[in-house]
Amino acid sequence: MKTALRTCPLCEAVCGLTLTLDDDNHITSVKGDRDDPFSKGFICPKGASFGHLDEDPDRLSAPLIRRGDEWVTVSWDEAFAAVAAGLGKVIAEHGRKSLALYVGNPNAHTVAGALYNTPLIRALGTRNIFSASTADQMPKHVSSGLMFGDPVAIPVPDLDRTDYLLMLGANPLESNGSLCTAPDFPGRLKAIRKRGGKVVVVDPRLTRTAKLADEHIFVKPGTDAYLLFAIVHTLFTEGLTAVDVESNGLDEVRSAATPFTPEAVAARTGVPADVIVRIAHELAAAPTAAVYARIGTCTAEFGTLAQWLVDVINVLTGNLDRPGGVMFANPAAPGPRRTRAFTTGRWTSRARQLPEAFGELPVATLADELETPGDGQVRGLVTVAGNPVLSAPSGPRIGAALSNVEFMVSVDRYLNETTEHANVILPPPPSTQSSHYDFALLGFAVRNYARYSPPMLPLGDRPSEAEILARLSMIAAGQDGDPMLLDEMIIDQTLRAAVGAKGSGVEGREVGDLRADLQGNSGVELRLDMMLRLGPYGEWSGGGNLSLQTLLDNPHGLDLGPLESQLPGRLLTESGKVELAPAKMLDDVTRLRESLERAPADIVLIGRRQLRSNNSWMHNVSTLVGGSNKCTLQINPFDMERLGLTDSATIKSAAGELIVPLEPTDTIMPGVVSLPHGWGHSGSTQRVAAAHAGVNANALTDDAVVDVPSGNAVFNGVPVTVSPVG
Ligand SMILES: Nc1nc2c(c(=O)[nH]1)N[C@H]1C(S)=C(S)[C@@H](COP(=O)(O)OP(=O)(O)OC[C@H]3O[C@@H](n4cnc5c(=O)[nH]c(N)nc54)[C@H](O)[C@@H]3O)O[C@H]1N2
Ligand SMILES: Nc1nc2c(c(=O)[nH]1)N[C@H]1C(S)=C(S)[C@@H](COP(=O)(O)OP(=O)(O)OC[C@H]3O[C@@H](n4cnc5c(=O)[nH]c(N)nc54)[C@H](O)[C@@H]3O)O[C@H]1N2
Ligand code: SF4
Ligand SMILES: [Mo]
Repeated sequence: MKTALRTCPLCEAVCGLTLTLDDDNHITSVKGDRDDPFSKGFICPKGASFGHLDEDPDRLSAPLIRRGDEWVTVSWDEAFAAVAAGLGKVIAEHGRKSLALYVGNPNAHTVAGALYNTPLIRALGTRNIFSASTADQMPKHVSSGLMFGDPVAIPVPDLDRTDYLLMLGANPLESNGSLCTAPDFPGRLKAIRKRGGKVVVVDPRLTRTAKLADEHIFVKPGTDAYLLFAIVHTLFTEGLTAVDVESNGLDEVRSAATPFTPEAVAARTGVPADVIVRIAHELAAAPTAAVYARIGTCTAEFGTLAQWLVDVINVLTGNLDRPGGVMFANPAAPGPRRTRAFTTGRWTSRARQLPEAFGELPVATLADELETPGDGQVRGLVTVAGNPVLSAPSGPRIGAALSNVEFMVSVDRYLNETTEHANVILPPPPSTQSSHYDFALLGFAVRNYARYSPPMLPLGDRPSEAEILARLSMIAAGQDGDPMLLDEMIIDQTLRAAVGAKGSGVEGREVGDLRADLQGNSGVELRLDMMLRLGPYGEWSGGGNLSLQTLLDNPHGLDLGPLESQLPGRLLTESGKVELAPAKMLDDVTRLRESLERAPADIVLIGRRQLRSNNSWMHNVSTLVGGSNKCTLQINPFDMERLGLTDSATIKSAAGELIVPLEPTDTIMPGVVSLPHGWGHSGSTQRVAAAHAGVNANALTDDAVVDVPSGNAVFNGVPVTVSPVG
């Protein structure tokens, strides 16, 4: 028996885990790590299944090549040779603009995704870059980019010190939090109430989070931007503003808010005008307050406007960048600082001319790019940790269109609804054999914190996921070779930039000397060591003594203290001030105003998350499926009755039609139905998942509809009809 410590890679809460292994290296128990200063022993059912996920017998352990209808297991050399030949042929015949990349959600949870996707994108040399971000948080990147100049400058609610939390479209009791890294989110919410604070939840469903809150407000799906604008309106008209950051655009925001009186939006949002006015007063009166909005408000028709208005309110109430309000984390290993001012639309997609945002095209136009013939049609596709057939809007259309692709390679743990279309599948090793550091998520943490997990078990003769992606990059660049060459090149470039930067802490030093100081057993460790040393607590920046060795010496993780004010230094706007009224936001207000006149649909569809689920890929572990974790359509009994429904129903949208089992519950508003995404595993070779198949919610979501400024997919507020089967 031995124990090992690891960060859980299964959601954004980054909990510390303590694993026990037997003599054959099987995981025999998983517990929360009580000595982790951030998660303090918290664990959820998914974390507890870490061992089952790693040891799932249906998980791929060797590369696969498709020959006709058959999958053949091959050596790593054969697999990489097939990729070189396949991509090479597409590039030779159709050019690099016919290549595309899709990177999925787990890239936010792997060191490989954090460190090697950028080189892969460069090496592919195409603008067809798609990711789960445009089915998720792209509206927040765009609003932060426009307001703060930096798309990753996303302020998080200071959960541990706030007196008042207004939370919209988030259900952290199931999701464990998102764009707000906070292990034991439930405990932190309870603590707000215990210290006399107030928690208000805005959601079309009475969720577990709403039940824990002081107040729950039902809101009609897709209408958060109206509600938030009416709060802004009230703050101005009742003299409740208290801006204390340097900003531009206050008058423009005031006049943009004019039409959105509480009375004008009450019917549309379903929130009475007096409630809106009261919430505005409470936000202004609270000693500190934070407005936090997540996926329910992002994947909506006015997703970016809603994200913008959230931070407008945080500024208007004096809560941006102050303890107890919303604050910016100061991560220990930040990425390179951006130098150019943020903008969107630097290029557009080929078929629908949708604007680029944050270097990506909307996944809502992936099917178009696969289907539409002509110069630049996607002929070669790389997917890394993604399952767009289940997760992207109009997913089944993507599945069908993948047959047009001449060569597809997928880096994935499983043969699934997307990777079954690949020519080659390259499986990463289990988490126990991988390094872990949360490069992305620690930038959104509610305390500054760092923890590194080295591989617990040796890799054997398979490559790490980092090496797989590095090798893919080199193949795409036409320079297949030792992946370490790529790391050395990146280290060299980074150190050169650092010694050349004025006041960098290593200004004028020799690159060779710095390189010689770096420690690590892999390219990942060397790069982590470099980033930590150059980072704000690092021994090279003069901010502290942090390095890889410090983290190895502190395997339970290091608390780096509560969040601290970061303005104006964190801003990358040209003015050096917070831009309260970016032109792209004011332009989109017209669309919002026009929509207020439109008659809403009788029934609209929204999604939901389930505690023991994770998007499309955790349905193959028997302890996680079944019970409450089922693919059902939640519907209010009032609607069941009115529509003459019994056990199941036909649900129809502009994009498709499904037959779904019904789950009557008065926790959902009348006129709203909810179907979780990520299901639809009928016929899967993942045996447990196939037995709990469910249906693909994204057969109903429509990729023709996007949030205009960000191109983000719209999953919430989808007009549908629900009728008896047959
Ligand atoms: N209708 C509807 N659709 C939605 C949403 C919604 O709310 N409603 N939510 C959206 C959101 S927020 C997101 S993030 C997307 C997610 O969309 P995707 O990222 O496309 O989907 P996932 O289901 O997360 O797929 C993850 C894939 O990665 C593989 N995988 C897991 N771990 C690893 C690993 O360590 N390495 C590698 N290489 N592969 C791994 C899994 O086998 C799986 O194939 O879905 C979106 N889709
Ligand atoms: N257990 C589990 N955890 C997860 C995931 C998972 O699949 N399962 N997925 C992970 C991922 S990829 C992400 S992005 C995060 C997301 O984390 P969260 O944002 O917390 O996601 P949800 O739990 O889906 O909560 C969204 C809530 O929005 C509500 N909602 C729907 N439409 C609207 C609307 O128009 N307005 C408002 N105000 N509310 C609305 C829904 O009813 C739901 O309760 O969770 C992550 N964690
Ligand atoms: S809350 Fe998230 S990070 Fe924590 S144990 Fe559960 S899945 Fe893992
Ligand atoms: Mo997500």
